[in-house]
Amino acid sequence: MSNRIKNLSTRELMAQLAKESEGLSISDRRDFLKHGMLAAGAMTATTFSGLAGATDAKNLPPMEPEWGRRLGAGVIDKPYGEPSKYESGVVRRTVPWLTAESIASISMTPIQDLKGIITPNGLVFERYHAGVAQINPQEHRLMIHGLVDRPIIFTMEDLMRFPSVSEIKFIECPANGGMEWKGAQMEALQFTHGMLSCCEWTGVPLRVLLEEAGVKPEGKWILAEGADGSHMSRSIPIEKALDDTLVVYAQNGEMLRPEQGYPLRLLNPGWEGNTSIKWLRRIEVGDKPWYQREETSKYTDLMADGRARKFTFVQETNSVITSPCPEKPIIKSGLIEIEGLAWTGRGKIKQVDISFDGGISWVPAKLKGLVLDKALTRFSLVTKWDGQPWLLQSRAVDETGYVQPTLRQLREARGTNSIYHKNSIHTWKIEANGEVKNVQIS
Ligand SMILES: Nc1nc2c(c(=O)[nH]1)N[C@H]1C(S)=C(S)[C@@H](COP(=O)(O)O)O[C@H]1N2
Ligand SMILES: [Mo]
Repeated sequence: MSNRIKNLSTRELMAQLAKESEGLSISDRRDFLKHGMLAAGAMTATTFSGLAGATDAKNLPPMEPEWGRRLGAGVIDKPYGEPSKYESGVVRRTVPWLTAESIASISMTPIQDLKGIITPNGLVFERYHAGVAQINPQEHRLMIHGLVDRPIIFTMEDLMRFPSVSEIKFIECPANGGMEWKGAQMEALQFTHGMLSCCEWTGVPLRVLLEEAGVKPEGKWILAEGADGSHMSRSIPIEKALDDTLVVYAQNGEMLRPEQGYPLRLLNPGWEGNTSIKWLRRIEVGDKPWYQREETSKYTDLMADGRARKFTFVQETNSVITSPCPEKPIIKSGLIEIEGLAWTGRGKIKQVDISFDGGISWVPAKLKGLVLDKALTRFSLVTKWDGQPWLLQSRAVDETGYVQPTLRQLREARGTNSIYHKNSIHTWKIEANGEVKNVQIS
């Protein structure tokens, strides 16, 4: 076989490998691909593979590695598993100067290290206004009252008896990227875009619970309140509450983490993470918004003329290239896969384009894997890099036709006073040595 494929280009080679592997059983195919890829790797520098810098020759083929010569740990050595010790650098991080204290602070998800679209529970960014409440689920209650026919107090058992739904949705803090309204300053993707997660959430539609209580015709808004020390509370229009808002108790298959609001949180898909009240204890139905602290002095967007936008609920269409990025420089010339994430609070991502020249020209990327409503969507483009300096950008378009704005367009519309809702096209500068710098093009 290696003779036959010797003189083909990489693209022809990949096509031929795909064609020849059709109709083979899975184990045949694995052997086939292994041999095919090895042959290809040996021939040309335009493939992805290559021997990485090894550390200890005694563990390398054709030697039997050290771990293959002894027994490992037994089955319940760790009843609740954890990542390999070699992945200990994949952690949430915070920027110390952002906040005065860790109890009213924020940690960011290492999106540069993640695959697919799901954020593992231990890496979901955290935002608290008064630390993590530790709540015994048996002592937790959800009260629904106000403009309703039948005020109700639910136990966790009551809530978990309702038929459940599981949905994959992103949560983004509206302050994501907020440190960069006036200029680029964060030399890491984790800090420019890491207030972002995407999980499979399980719970009950809020609509179902509101129907149990019977919303009176005058009921136009709800107030959701947390049980933590901040009693964080937000006003939400009844249309959203009756549409896709969920009351959730599980994330990615297990009960919520304390950091995410155990045992109960609200989830407003596609809306400011701030409205997804954690440690949810109370929902009041009213006829107007409450104007709480987190919807007046905070989580409003100060414009250039001194006025503030309020109730800017939707997380607008956004995207960023996650590989390469400052934490993941290009390490080798030749073929590379450019990958990134796109998301929109307005529905599904329709298209993502990539620019190598700072937005002068664009080529379409491929959306890969699941493309879901109000979920992270992964995109990819395979290309070649031979040391050219790129100004690499991604631009997302959602199913409503909304196009992610340039930084200039966003600043023209909103000024630079705000902290929130910075969804402009992001630029990475790729240097000749493959390093990636965070820059802004005005
Ligand atoms: N009760 C309560 N709910 C809360 C908060 C809080 O401090 N207290 N923080 C909010 C903010 S600002 C955001 S961005 C999201 C973050 O959710 P996460 O910590 O699960 O990532 O929770 C929201 N819900
Ligand atoms: Mo937030």
